Amino acid sequence: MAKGVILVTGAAGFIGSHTTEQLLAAGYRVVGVDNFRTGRRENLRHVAARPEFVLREADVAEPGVLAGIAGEFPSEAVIHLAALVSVPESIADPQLNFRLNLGATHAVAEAARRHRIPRIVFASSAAVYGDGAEAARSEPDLGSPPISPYGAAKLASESLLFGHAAAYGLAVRCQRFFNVYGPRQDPASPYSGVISIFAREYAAGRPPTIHGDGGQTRDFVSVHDVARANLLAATRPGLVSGVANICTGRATSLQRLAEIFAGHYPEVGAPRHAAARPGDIRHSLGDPSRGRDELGFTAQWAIERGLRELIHLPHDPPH
Ligand code: UD2
Repeated sequence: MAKGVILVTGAAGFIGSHTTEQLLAAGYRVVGVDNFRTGRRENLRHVAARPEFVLREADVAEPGVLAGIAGEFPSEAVIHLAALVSVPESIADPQLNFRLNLGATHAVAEAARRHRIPRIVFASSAAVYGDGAEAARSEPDLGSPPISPYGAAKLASESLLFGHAAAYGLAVRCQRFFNVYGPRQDPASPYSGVISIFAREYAAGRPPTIHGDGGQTRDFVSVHDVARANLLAATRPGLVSGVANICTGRATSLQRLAEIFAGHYPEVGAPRHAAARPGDIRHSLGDPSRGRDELGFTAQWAIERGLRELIHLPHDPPH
């Protein structure tokens, strides 16, 4: 007997498809919504035929669209992952960022209010933190304001959701994802996640390019851990509203990434170096303690294991 229904916006995306798989594996029914702007049908090929999975092709930023779907499928939670995912794109087109990142969140909040969905899980981001901190970021300490329209819309979305939580008695879990990587991440743009780009380059026998000296660090979190954090946030009994970093608490430098890849590809030459990217953040590290205390989430994929998986995948079609 299947458990209740969970709505997943952005179900055909990188994080959405992994989240959908974990929800189905845990016995939930999933109604996935995606407009395939950046999501891809191939991402859902493992689940498309399952009777517990329903896919709706729709734009959640369009007012009333998600509410219509929520009316059809009484749901116990909505996991809102649909978004404009690129920081440079948010800078190039702030109006689109406003519509897809803040407008869509409002539509999700309204769907939950109108159809009494008790819980919303929201894909927030480490981009809500401003620049400049060396120490691990903890949730109450935002530091300087966000430095992109993308980060600003994510932070504004958190506020908007907490307003609905307080006024209408919903539980809202804002998940601040750090640098997510893993299978199905699209390396197409130069601003795609660095691990997806390095994986593509090494697999093609080409040395990667490191921008700057390679001493910059990130908190890289596997998409498998992120999907599990979403499952926990949507289904753990008794959760109250809150915000938590979804991260490992471990810093990995670009130099170290290249070393791990090089261990798997000894025939590929040393990385090239190019100028540091303007506006690049030197260090980004999350404090994972709130996720552990509130959600019971601890990342299980160390970077070495995550890269090994990526490198040895037979799987996803080339893109
Ligand atoms: C991440 C997010 C971004 C935003 C930001 C907020 C991704 C893909 N990007 O940017 O959306 O949330 O965090 O802080 O998650 N690099 C290279 N060579 C390459 C590509 C990248 O050296 O071929 C460097 C890049 O200059 C940076 C590091 O790798 O120092 C990580 O780059 P990224 O784009 O994966 O992620 P980040 O943290 O800059």
